Amino acid sequence: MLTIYSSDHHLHHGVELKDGVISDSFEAPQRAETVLARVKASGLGDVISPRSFDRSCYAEAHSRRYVDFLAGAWDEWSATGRTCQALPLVWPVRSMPSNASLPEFIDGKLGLFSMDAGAPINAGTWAAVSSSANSALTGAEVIASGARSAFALCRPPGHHAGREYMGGYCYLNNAAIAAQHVIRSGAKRVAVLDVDFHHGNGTQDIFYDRSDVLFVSIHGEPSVSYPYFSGYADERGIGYGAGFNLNLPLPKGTLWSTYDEALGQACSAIRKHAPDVLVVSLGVDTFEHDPISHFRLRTQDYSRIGETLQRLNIRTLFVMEGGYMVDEIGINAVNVLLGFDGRA
Ligand code: OKP
Ligand code: ZN
Repeated sequence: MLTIYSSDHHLHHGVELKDGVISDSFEAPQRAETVLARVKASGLGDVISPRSFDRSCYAEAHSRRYVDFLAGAWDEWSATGRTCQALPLVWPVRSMPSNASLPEFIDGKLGLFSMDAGAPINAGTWAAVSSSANSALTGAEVIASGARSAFALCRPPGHHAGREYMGGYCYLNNAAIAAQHVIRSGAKRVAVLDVDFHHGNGTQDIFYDRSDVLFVSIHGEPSVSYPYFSGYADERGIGYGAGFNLNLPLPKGTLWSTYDEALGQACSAIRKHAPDVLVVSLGVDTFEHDPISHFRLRTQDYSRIGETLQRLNIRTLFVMEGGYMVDEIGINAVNVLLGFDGRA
């Protein structure tokens, strides 16, 4: 299986508000390096660089004004004289009268275009974020040209980013941008399966009213898990998209047997959709020792996930999402891929 990777991800290293203190983000550059090292050590296949894409490819999944905001946010922030990373600190909540209007000042724009204070912006963020999306787009092209599978080693991740917002370490929704690119290349139907511990609220948001893209997510119950305000089982899609969104929330402490059952349900829904291409949002923060999550999957379970997905017999693009036990995410992510390739 081909891996698409760009070292440009190093240009982004965010801060995080943890227990009242600004610290280094869990979403650190070392994550992608651990995965890359494991890809190479395991002999998964060649590693190539992404090609570059026009901003309009990102605007297939996001609004144009949001993409333009992201690309220019650091310049607008630093023009105010601030040298620290840009973070939003005010949000347009439900009952505010002008909760969709675009403020002129950068602090207001940060609030409009974010769901939380989990997506800081520094001087290199846009370069890293666009190269991450380019890896997913290049992976989509590899698949569209007939490959059985490919692995976009994206960093930063993308699945919390909605049509018009960032959050939870995510800026551009790499999986959604790839899925939309596959549709543009002629596919009739695509399925996105999100196995990250956290609900892929951004991907759900982007495809919620669409019947051509099925979104399925297995994640921690939103009543006790980030992002809290989306991911319930009764969110089934709207309009043409009714019935094309499937959330499978699972309780704290979920072990492989429960997870495997949900994965089976996910696969049934995907088979029924009969997509030309499957995009997998591959988070491995379902691991028993992940520092910010509470499922209990073990290293060998990841091989089983890959084997199960392979049996769907659909061309598959894997897109890297979360996983914060830095030492183990390489082994766990690559176990999924090796399992898929029948090499577990
Ligand atoms: C991104 B991805 C926990 C705060 C939650 C955001 C988590 C984002 C996860 N103390 N912070 O889905 O792996
Ligand atoms: Zn996650």
